[in-house]
Amino acid sequence: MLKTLAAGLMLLVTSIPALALEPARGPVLLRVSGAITETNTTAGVAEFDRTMLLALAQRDTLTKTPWYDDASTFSGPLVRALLEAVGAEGSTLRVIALNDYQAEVPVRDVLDYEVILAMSRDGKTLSVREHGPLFIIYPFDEHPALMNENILSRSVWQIKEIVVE
Ligand SMILES: Nc1nc2c(c(=O)[nH]1)N[C@H]1C(S)=C(S)[C@@H](COP(=O)(O)O)O[C@H]1N2
Ligand SMILES: [Mo]
Repeated sequence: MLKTLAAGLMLLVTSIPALALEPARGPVLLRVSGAITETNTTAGVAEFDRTMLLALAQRDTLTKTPWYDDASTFSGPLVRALLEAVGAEGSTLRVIALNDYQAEVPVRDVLDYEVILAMSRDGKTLSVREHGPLFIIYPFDEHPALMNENILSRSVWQIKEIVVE
């Protein structure tokens, strides 16, 4: 029990023994590479299709954002759960968008806050046109101090890849 707790606290300092990752069967929405212990390709990358992303621990976040007029409910996996699934060992996430925009998200952020990789808004799947397929959403309304330029620059939309560094 104590051991489990200690292991939890050591998250990302040492690797978390994650369940083996099955290969993606559907279209790959996200590639995770870099300092990870769990992969499902020969290239040392963890690829995720929609079903695999939905199998991770999910959260809803009701919040206003600079991108939509009204508060919206965003849903998707906790970034924390994704990092556990790949056995992430780094301290920074390089988050890369379809247009190659990149931002560095400190792993600390996703441990401190319930940051999600939003796949839908108000129950509707995010298309690429609507910032999808994956959009980093911080719980702004729960923690108003997060609404600042630093955090906004980490709010990457149209995410295709995360490199753990
Ligand atoms: N994919 C992608 N995500 C991105 C950006 C971008 O250019 N491309 N810009 C970031 C920055 S620097 C900020 S401040 C906010 C800005 O959102 P806005 O351009 O809609 O105001 O989104 C962030 N997410
Ligand atoms: Mo920005």
